[in-house]
Amino acid sequence: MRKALLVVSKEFEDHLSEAITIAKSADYEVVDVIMRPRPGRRLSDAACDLIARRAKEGGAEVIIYYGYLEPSSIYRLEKASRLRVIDRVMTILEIFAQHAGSKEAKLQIEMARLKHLLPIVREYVRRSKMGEQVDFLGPGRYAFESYVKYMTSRIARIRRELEQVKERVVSEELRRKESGFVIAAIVGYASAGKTSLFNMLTGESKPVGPEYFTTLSVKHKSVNYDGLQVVFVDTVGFVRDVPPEIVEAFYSTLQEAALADIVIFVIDVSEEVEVIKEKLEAGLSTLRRLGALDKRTVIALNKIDLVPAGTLSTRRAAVEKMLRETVGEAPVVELSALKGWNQDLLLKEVIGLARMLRSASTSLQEGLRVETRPQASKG
Ligand SMILES: Nc1nc2c(ncn2[C@@H]2O[C@H](COP(=O)(O)OP(=O)(O)O)[C@@H](O)[C@H]2O)c(=O)[nH]1
Ligand SMILES: [Mg+2]
Repeated sequence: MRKALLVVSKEFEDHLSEAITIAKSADYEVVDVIMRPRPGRRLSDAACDLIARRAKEGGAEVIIYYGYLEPSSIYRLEKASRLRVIDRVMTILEIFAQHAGSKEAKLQIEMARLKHLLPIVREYVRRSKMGEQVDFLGPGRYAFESYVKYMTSRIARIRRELEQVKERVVSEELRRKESGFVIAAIVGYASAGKTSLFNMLTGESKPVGPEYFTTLSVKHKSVNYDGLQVVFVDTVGFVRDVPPEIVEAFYSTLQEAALADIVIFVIDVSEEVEVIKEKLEAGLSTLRRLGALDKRTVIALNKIDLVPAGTLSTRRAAVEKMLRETVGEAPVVELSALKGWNQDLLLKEVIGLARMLRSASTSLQEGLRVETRPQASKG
């Protein structure tokens, strides 16, 4: 984990815990936090110096600016600190990149990154033309100039590639379905416990090879239950207020959930009821937009080890009420991924659904085979 100084902009002052969660999910250890006293996208020279000093004192390797900054402020802060500055968008994109399962998602993320970085790199070029030394982070003027050229042509190329890739996703999906796997995607908010649950469920399992997925990702693992192959997928967390310029990248990263047969929706029930409801609401609307709301869904109420005695039933009732109004009845399992509690109850639900789906799809495939036989014999 790289050490980061977290600077939270005034606009996000109420989101400190979310900022820390996002930084952690992107694999940063937050060594110090600065709350910005004033709103706006600009940093004064004095502010840059202060942030740079705190970064140095804390031994930070990176500065995360949780908010928006003008390119010239990023430039000046990088110059003052001699450290890479990544803003909220870049941090979230790093999380997406860890989870991008498909070629499309990878391309969307790369394009969002390039578009976001372009004005910053242009700022380096502009400053160097004004005679400034711009090599404090390594590359000098000419490297930045050729980087701008590379970035613009790469963006154009990705646009073309994306058009073709969409078709491939569909055919790959069909092939995978024929392989007989049942896919269970683990979804939920950042820090709900998705990865913990994934690890718990797949402790003894094997990663799924590239012949079935476009990725070699460790986020897919297959478990065999009496001949029934279930592939668990650890997906990228839901994020509140996804910046518009990365919405496409977000949805294509989450596409795994849309392609899954079963959705395991993890909820951190140790949070306040209001927070639980707010996050559930946001999660459900994300699934709706993905077209994944009609999937077989199991709700995992996680972190029950942290829930004060006697309050679990109220929390559960609040969740169930919201579910009835949206996805309808869905099985709810109370568990602790950390302690391994109720793993068997969750598995029972997942395997039950998987068996049902397998037998349904086997009879469907047999039906199809009969229908296509005359065509196949034409050669
Ligand atoms: N007490 C407790 N902590 C948990 C539980 N499940 C996950 N955590 C913790 O919650 C944090 C986030 O978990 P993680 O699996 O990384 O969440 P993800 O962001 O959804 O993948 C970690 O510090 C976990 O150790 C649980 O059942 N009980
Ligand atoms: Mg995770």
